[in-house]
Formats: sequence, C-alpha cells, structure tokens
Amino acid sequence: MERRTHDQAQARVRNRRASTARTVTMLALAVGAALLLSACGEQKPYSHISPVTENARDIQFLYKIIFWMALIVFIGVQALITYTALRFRRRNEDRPEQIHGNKRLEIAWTIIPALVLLVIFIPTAQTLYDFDAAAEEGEMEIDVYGKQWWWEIHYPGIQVAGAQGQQPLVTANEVRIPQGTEVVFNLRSNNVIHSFWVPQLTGKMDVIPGHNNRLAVAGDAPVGEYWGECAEFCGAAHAWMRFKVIVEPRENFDAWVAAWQQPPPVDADPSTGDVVDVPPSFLNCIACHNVSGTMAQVAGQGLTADPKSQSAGPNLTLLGCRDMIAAGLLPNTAEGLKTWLMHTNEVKEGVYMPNYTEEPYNLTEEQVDEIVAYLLQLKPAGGRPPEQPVGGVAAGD
Ligand code: HEC
Ligand SMILES: [Cu+2]
Repeated sequence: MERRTHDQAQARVRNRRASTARTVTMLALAVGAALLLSACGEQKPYSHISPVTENARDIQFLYKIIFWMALIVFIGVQALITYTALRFRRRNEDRPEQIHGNKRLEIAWTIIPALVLLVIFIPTAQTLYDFDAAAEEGEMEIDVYGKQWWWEIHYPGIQVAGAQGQQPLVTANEVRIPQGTEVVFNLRSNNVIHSFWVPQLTGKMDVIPGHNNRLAVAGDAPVGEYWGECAEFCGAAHAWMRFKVIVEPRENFDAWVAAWQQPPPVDADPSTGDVVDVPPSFLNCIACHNVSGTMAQVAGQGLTADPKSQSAGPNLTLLGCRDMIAAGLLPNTAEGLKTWLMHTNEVKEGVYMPNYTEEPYNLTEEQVDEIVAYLLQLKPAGGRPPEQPVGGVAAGD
C-alpha cells in the first residue's frame, strides 16, 4: 500500500516535470522563431528597422526608447512577481499579515510610471514639432490625392502641354523626386481617410477629406526606390494601395519631365479629334483616363473627380515609364496589362474600373491586345528615361 502511493507520487512528479519541459521547449521555440524572423532580410521596406533618412532615424529613435523602457519595466515586473510568489508562498495554515494601503509604495508606483511617460513624451513631442516645422516649406511641393485604391500625384510646379494648354504634371502611384531636394507632400482626399506612409523615408500622415496635411521628406534620401502604402483602412482594396517613391539623380528627373513635354508617339489630332493609331475601343477608357497631348483629356483629376462615381482613374501619360499598375498589384508589362483588362474586378476586388470584357462592353481578346499594344507605346520617343543607377537602397518586394 505504502509502496503504491509512493510510486504514484513519483509518477505525478515525472509527469509534471515532462509537461514543464514541454512548456519551456515551446516557449524557447517561439522566442527563437521570433528572433529568426526579425533577422531575415536586411532591408525591410515597411518597417522602421531600416531608415535611410535623418527623419526616419528620428522615428526609429522613439521606437528604441519605448522598446528599452518597456523591456526594463517588463523585467522589473516579472522579477517582482517571481520574488513575491516564492517569498510569500503558502507554508502553513496561518494567513499572512493583511495590509491595507501603503503610502510610500503608492507614491513610488505613481512617480515611476510618470517618469517613464516623461522620458517617452519629451522626445516624441520634440520630434512632432520638428516634423511640423520641416513641412512648413520645401523646395518642391507635390500634391498627393488618396483615391480608392490608388494614389494620384500632382506636381503643381511643373507645367506640361495638355489639350487646353499648359497644365500641371499628373501621374499615379510612382512619385519621382530629384535627389537632394526637400519635398513637401500635400495630402488630400475627397473620399475616405487614407494614410500616406513610406517608412524608410519619413513619418506616417493621414490623408483626410477637407484637410491639407503636409509631410516633408528631407533631401538626404539616397538614390533608390522606397515602397509606401496606405496605412489606414479605406475599403475593399485597401491592401492593394501601394506606391513607390523613386529618389533619382537630378538629370534623370529632368529627363523624365522633359519627356512629358514631347507629344506621345501615337496621337489623336487635337484639332480634328481624328484618332491616329489609337484603337477605337480606347474610347471606352477616356471618361476616366487622361493621356496628355491627345484627346483623352476629359477625366476629372484631383478633388474635381467625383468620388461617388469614381469617374477618374490614373493619368496614363507616359504609362510606359511606370513599373507597376493598379497600385502595386501587377507589373506594367504586356502580360500585366492584359491580365488587368481581362480580369479587372477579379484581380482587384471592389475596383472602380469596370471589366471591359464583360457585359455591356464585351471587348474581345483582340481588342484588349490592341489596347495593350497602345498603352505600351505611351513612353517617350527615345524610350524610357534613364533608370536609376544600381546601388541605391532598393526596397524589396
Ligand atoms: C469608370 C472609370 C474607368 C474607366 C472607364 C476605365 N478605367 Fe482604367 N482605371 C480606373 C481606376 C479607378 C483605376 C485604378 C484602379 C486601382 O488601382 O484601384 C484604373 C486603372 C487602370 C490602369 C492601371 C493604371 C495604373 O497606373 O495603375 C490601366 C492601365 C487602365 N485602368 C486602363 C484602362 C483601359 C484600357 C480602359 C478602357 C478599356 C479603362 N481603363 C477604363 C477607372 C476606369
Ligand atoms: Cu487608402
């Protein structure tokens, strides 16, 4: 009888040990996996782990303060819990001394968190004011309109030839800026709230209807491509509202602007409206898409575009200079364009562009191929302006 209970007790201890060992192993595995994941990939386009500008480093500095403060508090609290559990564990039937209130302790645990908050608050407020001051004025202003679900980019300071004379350069989803230039983004929306975020370059700023929020990117960003995305849930295709900021040498930027001044290689005669080399089925598209230098100049842009009907899509001038379409969803290649036109609403659910191969438009595959061929020609006569030299900090995919 004695013997049996002893065996049972031993088995229980063994079981408990095994389950403790399992828990510890699982925890170690989870921590290991987290560390391993956080170490993958040198450049993280969507995190503050790889800032490339002073501004982005300022923000990372705030993250670091909070991280270390949190770590100290965590370890302190865990140590106290462990100490209390061991020191005051039940040893006999007596109740321990019951205490109600301790002034010194209460003052201590009010002051310590206040100090912690102060250490976080002061540099945070400082950084906020610095960012605000930087956005007061820049060398170049770029207006960014958050759309559902893409970005319209206006360069109010750059006039290009349009059907009704000179007009500001308008493009989509790829923001080119000349290296060394202080840029201020004016963030606007006439639909819902979006948020403009290029983590490697600067802070995150909401794009709110009725407001003009300003966000600066200083001139210290190295040449390269930096991914950004909408950081405020804004509807069905919010997850596919990416964009790219392309920091390029001044000459490359100037070459790109100059390319806008040239008439497109395939044209509609502005005086007669005769379409030259433009597939007739492209007439379906001009209600929403502009192509500078052609008759496709009627679609609303900026805040004038009706957000309800969404009667506006990206300006397609020099589309051939863009790397991607549909806000990062597809590559800007013959295949990507064809996929877009044949399966518009499947590849981007909720999209405000109809699928033209369906009722009531019923474009045939041949017509789509013609349109794709036309779109691919929308690039400067001399081909795409020079690419950025390799060696910049390229954002991964
Ligand atoms: C009712 C308005 C509308 C019409 C008409 C329309 N589109 Fe679009 N188009 C859009 C919108 C909105 C987008 C942006 C979709 C997104 O990324 O969410 C878009 C995106 C595109 C893009 C990708 C551009 C980029 O830079 O991302 C191409 C190419 C395109 N449309 C071609 C066409 C063609 C060709 C037609 C005619 C067959 C057409 N569209 C008709 C609204 C329209
Ligand atoms: Cu958005």
